Amino acid sequence: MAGEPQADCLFCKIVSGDVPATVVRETETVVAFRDINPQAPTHILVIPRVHHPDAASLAAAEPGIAADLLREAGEIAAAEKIDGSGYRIVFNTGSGAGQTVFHAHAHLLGGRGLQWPPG
Ligand code: IU
Repeated sequence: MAGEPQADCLFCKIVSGDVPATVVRETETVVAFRDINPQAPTHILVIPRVHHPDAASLAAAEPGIAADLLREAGEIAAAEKIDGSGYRIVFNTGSGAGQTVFHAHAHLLGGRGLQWPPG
């Protein structure tokens, strides 16, 4: 069922604590942890506790949690002190765009210059 934990989902296992992660923030609705393959000095993944395959599906099903996720990303950016120089929030959606984990997640990237357009 939409939103329920999926047995084969890596990020559901991080939410449950079955897979370790370097968690930087947890709320009732979201968990944030450092990406294991960082693409910037600060690279944090912010994910909902509930399972939805991508950001748009999450927003359609649970808009309040999608808003929580964005607000927490901004608060983490401030806590990481990357808000002054600028940061990027990325939702890769679909394998053609580089999505490899099909549990909605925001990449929070900062701490270096960020090019536009992205690759
Ligand atoms: P993507 O947008 O689905 O490609 O992002 C998935 C991210 O999850 C990617 O940046 C990986 O480095 C990251 N990741 C992780 O942080 N911990 C893990 O155990 C695995 C992937 I597997």
